[in-house]
Amino acid sequence: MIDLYYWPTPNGWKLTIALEEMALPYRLVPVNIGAGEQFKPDFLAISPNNRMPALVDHAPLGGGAPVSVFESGAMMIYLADKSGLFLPKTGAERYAALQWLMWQMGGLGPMMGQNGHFRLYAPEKIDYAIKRYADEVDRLFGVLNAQLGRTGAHVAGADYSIADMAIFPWVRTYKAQQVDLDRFGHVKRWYDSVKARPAVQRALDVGKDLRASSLTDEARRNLFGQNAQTVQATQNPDATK
Ligand SMILES: N[C@@H](CCC(=O)N[C@@H](CS)C(=O)NCC(=O)O)C(=O)O
Repeated sequence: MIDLYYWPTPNGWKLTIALEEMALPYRLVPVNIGAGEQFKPDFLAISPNNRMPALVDHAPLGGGAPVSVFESGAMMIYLADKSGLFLPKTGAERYAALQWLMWQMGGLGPMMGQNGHFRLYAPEKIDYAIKRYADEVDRLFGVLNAQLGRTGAHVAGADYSIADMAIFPWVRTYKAQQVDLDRFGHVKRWYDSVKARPAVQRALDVGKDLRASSLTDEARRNLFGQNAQTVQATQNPDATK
């Protein structure tokens, strides 16, 4: 059985999508990031970056001790390797999927995260920051649209892969992020086809009642303004340096 440490956010949905698509049995362990549960010692022991998602597989392939993995991209590779699905084992198709997974992890996710932060959550509206991230998100949607125009089907080629599963939940936030999807016809077609998949529908429903509709003051305090001192205080409170 796999324990999925989860909260219903784009990075969390990647993993419910992968688990539902792969039909791997899992147990949900909610991590209420607004209430600060990402700083609890038990969670930090498996996810020292104090971010969810993370997983613990109590029955890893080949047996042995439970395996824990944090970082959603690494988790998706782990699950693809375990199930033998949605990531070819070798060859050009494997690296096509991995490069688009890394594109999501290093580009689309962080840039949309910052775009969302400066548009929706920042206490002051800083025009330069909003434009900087809005332009980058626009550029990345342009890159994705061009790629889907070339493949005609899925992000990494003809086959649906973990790259599609990683990119979809961030594209799903397009309205709040003020992205006009009609400008990106290939993305729109691909988005509608991924959204219609039964496993994706089930995945998006997982824990959907957990999340509050707006950010409370407590959640703002827990989520924003973290720095190295936060890490020191939560992970190594007795150290002098
Ligand atoms: N690169 C990480 C990012 C994970 C991440 O940013 N998770 C957010 C929610 S989407 C989180 O746990 N936030 C808690 C916090 O900011 O303290 C991944 O892909 O797993």
